[in-house]
Amino acid sequence: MVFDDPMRITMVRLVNADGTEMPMERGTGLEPSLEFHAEPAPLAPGSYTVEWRGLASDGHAMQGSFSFELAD
Ligand SMILES: [Cu+2]
Repeated sequence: MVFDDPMRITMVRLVNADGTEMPMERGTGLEPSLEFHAEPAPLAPGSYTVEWRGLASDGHAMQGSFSFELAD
C-alpha cells in the first residue's frame, strides 16, 4: 500500500470471500512510512479484501479497505 503522507499501520488483515482471515506476514509499517508491505501465504483463486487502520502523522486515525480477485 502507498500513502500520500507517512502512515503508521496499526492493523491490517486479509480476508477471503467467507470472511476468513488469511495468514499474512507483516513486513513494515510499525514506523510511519509512505509504503507498507505485507506478504500473504499462497492464496487460492477467489475474492479477497484487505482491511487496514492506521495513524497519520498528524495523529488522525484512518482506515480503508480494498478488494482484489485471483483468477485460476
Ligand atoms: Cu488528519
